[in-house]
Amino acid sequence: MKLAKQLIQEHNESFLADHKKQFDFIAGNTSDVKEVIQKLVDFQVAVPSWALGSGGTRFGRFPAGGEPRNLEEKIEDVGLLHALNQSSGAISLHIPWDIPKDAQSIKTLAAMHGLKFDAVNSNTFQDQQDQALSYKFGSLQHVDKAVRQQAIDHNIEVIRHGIDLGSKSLTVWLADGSCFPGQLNFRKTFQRTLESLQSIYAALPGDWKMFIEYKAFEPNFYSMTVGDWGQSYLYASKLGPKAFTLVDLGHHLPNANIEQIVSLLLMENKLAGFHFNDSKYGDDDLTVGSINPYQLFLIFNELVEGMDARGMNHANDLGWMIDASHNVKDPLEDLLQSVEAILIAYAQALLVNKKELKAAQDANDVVKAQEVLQAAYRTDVRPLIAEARLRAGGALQPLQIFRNLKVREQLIKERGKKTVATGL
Ligand SMILES: [Mn+2]
Repeated sequence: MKLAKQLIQEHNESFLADHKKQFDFIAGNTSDVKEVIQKLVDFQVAVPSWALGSGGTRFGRFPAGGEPRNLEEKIEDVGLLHALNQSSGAISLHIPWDIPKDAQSIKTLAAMHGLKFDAVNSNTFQDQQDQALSYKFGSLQHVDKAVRQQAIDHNIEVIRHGIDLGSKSLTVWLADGSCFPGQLNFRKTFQRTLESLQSIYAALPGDWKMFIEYKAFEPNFYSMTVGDWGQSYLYASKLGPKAFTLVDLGHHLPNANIEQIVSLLLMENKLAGFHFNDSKYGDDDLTVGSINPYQLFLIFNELVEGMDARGMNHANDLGWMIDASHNVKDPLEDLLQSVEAILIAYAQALLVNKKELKAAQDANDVVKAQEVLQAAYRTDVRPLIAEARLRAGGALQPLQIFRNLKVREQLIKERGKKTVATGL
């Protein structure tokens, strides 16, 4: 289904008077409001194809109904989100779950919804039905060269699909590692993995990037072969200028200072971008900003500061993507909340008074530094984001309009109650 622009405009009318009051208030208190709104309009967050259906735990899965049954319907769903918020202008595909039968027609469909193709993701963390060799003991790290070659070939195939669709980056996340002490020689495992990554790197087109995602634990519980940002950075440095470290917020040990990691990776020009989500314990993949919105703000504060220091374009120079998927919410409502949370944190970071913060830091005025940061964090920036959406042709209240228009009910009518999104 496609949401008509006119429907959204009609619904906006009913929210307009309230919005105007709230917007005028914050606009009056924001010095560079025009610039802030333009940055919010430009900022796009890619939606992963696997977040459009209900995620499962290993205990059970409870589909929302009306889930996309194929790649075309996944693109339609991201199109719905983008029509509402005008900030979800890209989709990230997972191969082999999303292999396009006809790349050209998929590209045309995406363009109809105003969508681009973000990073393509390879999958060597599970065995596919027709696969010759197993990844039970790893893929790019495997002791058997033939298994490594199979995983390398798969990644190169993913790059080819990405080229057909107009993607510009490959995300490699490895489940590789070990579950027990003694299972692997760490040094040799690193060397084998590096060699495999080098073969994939050699197949990257000139204008592509390779994102190397790390994760502290799971599915391996003793060692992960790309277990933290240091290891990812080591691979990325040895690979070359097209390789970068990808930060997934849920892939750290508890209480890790992610904002500091981000700051240093940016300084070294090795930050690829983000997989946004939130968590209470581990890789919970919860809605962005649902557990720890302050941490998200602190991360964006480092991002804005670090990108400005390098003269980078906030919207285009890093990869912004959601990577969340869980069991209890409507997946599209969940994604609307996630994108909103990202934009809120970004807008708050834009409002930080950099001059005052620098002066406080230089004077060791710890109290003032906290005041400056929290003054921005405690500002209700939602009217700025709503205004940006309005100007871009989106909905003032995306979630409310999603519900008012009974989008999920319509999707269930179209696709059926018991659909299961492919790949999950
Ligand atoms: Mn991820």
